[in-house]
Amino acid sequence: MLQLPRLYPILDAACFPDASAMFVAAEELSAAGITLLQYRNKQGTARQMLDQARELRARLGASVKLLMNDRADLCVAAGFDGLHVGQDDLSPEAARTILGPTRWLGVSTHNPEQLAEADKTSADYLAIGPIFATSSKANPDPVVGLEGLRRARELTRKPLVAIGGITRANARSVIEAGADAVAVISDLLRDPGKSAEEFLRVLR
Ligand code: 3NM
Repeated sequence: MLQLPRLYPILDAACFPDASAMFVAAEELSAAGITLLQYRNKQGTARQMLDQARELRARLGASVKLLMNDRADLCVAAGFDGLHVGQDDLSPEAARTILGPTRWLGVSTHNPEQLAEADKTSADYLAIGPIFATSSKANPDPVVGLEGLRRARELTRKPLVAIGGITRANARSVIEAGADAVAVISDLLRDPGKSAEEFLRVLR
C-alpha cells in the first residue's frame, strides 16, 4: 500500500494571476520540503494544461510526486506520477486502464456511500471532503466535519486524504481524526514556502 506524506498541496491554476506565478509557488513548495503535489486546472484547454504540467515536471524534478486532476490522458502525456479523479470524471477502473498498474490513482468522495464504493476499486488512496467549509471549489458537497472523517476512517483501510477548509490551525485535528494526509489549496497561497514549512511542522 502506498505511503502518503501528510501534506498534499494542490496547485489550482485559477488561484494564480498567470502560469509563471504558479510555477514560482510550486518551486517554493518544493524548496520547503513537500513531496507530493496535485496540479488542478478546471478552465484551461488541454494544450495549456499539458504545457503547464510538463513545465511543472521539468522544474520540480523527481523529488516531488506529481498528480494530475481529472485528466488521465494528460497525466500520461506529461509524465506525471498519478491521477486524481472526482465523482463525475472517468471511473476509477476506466482511469486505471489508461494509467497502468503503477501510477497512483486517487478518488474523491463526499459521503459514506461514495467512500464504500470507491474502496472496492483499484484506487490507491481515497479522499473525503469537504471536512470544513471551503471557497476553493464550485458547488461543494455538504461539509462532513471531523465526525464524518472519523466515520470514513472506519470504512476503508486505504490511505485517506482529508480535503476542504484545512488550515495550519486545524490540520493537526484532522490527522487525529484519522486522515493520513491533508490536501490544501487556499492556506498555501500566501507565502507558499513559509506556509508549507508551518504545515510540515504541525503535522510532524
Ligand atoms: N475538493 P481549500 S474541497 C478541490 O470536498 C476540493 O472533495 C473538495 O480547497 C472536496 O483547501 C476542495 O482552499 C477545495 O479549502 C479545497
